[in-house]
Amino acid sequence: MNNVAENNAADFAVSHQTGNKTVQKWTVADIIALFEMPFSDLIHRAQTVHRLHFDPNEVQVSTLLSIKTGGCPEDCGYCPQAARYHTGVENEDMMALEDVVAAARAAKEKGASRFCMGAAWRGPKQRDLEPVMKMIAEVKAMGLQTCATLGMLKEGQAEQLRQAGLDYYNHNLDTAPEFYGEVISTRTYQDRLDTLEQVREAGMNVCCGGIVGMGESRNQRAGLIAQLANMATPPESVPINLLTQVEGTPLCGTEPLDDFEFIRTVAAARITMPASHVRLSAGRSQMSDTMQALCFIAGANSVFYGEKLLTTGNPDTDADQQLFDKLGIRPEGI
Ligand code: SAM
Ligand code: DTB
Ligand code: SF4
Repeated sequence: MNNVAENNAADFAVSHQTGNKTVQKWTVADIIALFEMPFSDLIHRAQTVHRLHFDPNEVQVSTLLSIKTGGCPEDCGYCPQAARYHTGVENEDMMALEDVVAAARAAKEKGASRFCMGAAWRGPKQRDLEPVMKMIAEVKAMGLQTCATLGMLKEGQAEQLRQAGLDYYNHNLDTAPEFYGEVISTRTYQDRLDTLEQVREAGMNVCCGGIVGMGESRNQRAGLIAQLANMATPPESVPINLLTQVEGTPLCGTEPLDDFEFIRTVAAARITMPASHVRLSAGRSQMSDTMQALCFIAGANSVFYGEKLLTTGNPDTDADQQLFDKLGIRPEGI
């Protein structure tokens, strides 16, 4: 049977030639049209694309560690680590190298293939970068892929991180350009794009996504996906975070996002960034196994693994093992 909705959706993206490379550009309207597809058609299309690029039963597994918690000068309206909000998160010193190494070893033993170190900074000062580079080198030497999320990078810092052995740098666009100013005022969208450019120029993999459920519109969710999908090279990893509402942050009390809308966002990311890992990121603690299974079917193929994200909870590893067993999912690279 010819399915009109699906066939129309297949024609959305415009292909054009640049040199010998075909680049697919997605307009926000194209992506809105994906969101508007009948749910089954959208999921079918996302699964079809997913199976062309990945083993549908493999999920990439990353463990997060907050190496410098709290006291951040920025004003991101979702974040429990911003010093200006009273969330109960204390300003801590940077972790000692041996404690980071021990956490990475434990993550590896539990089955993680990537270890991501996060710091509550606007960006790293040069004196901060030295100890972080040692952490990266030691984690890398353990045979784990390395990732860091340290805020905005200044000229030359991405190169230093790469030389220390950093495989991925996480820096999120967070939302669509039009909604961004409602959430953050202390750094601009362009600042974020500039950091991402530095990461690319240094030859590292880009991990870049955003947060949904912050009160943005569907058009703005589509706008975020368009920004990511239209990058000259789309991010290798795309974290889709569901806002974790933390008491004391300005976004606490926001109307929760409908589950199907979240799944549609995952599917739109999968379709528009077919070769990227789409990570089901913050928010899994609040999701049922069934909801997570639908997200995997919609094309999510990466998770944060370990009982904590940075400051908030994540499913414990036993629960994730049971979920993977129920679904026949294997952790990638294990
Ligand atoms: N300070 C650095 C920065 O902002 O780039 C790195 C750490 S920051 C906590 C990394 C990302 O975590 C943010 O860009 C945001 O997308 C996500 N995040 C923070 N708080 C969150 C929350 N409450 N719910 C969902 N995602 C959140
Ligand atoms: C990302 O996109 N999500 C992670 C990671 N990158 C650094 C962080 C989620 C943080 C959730 C709130 C917290 O635990 O503090
Ligand atoms: Fe600071 Fe990052 Fe939190 Fe923004 S998201 S307040 S920059 S730790």
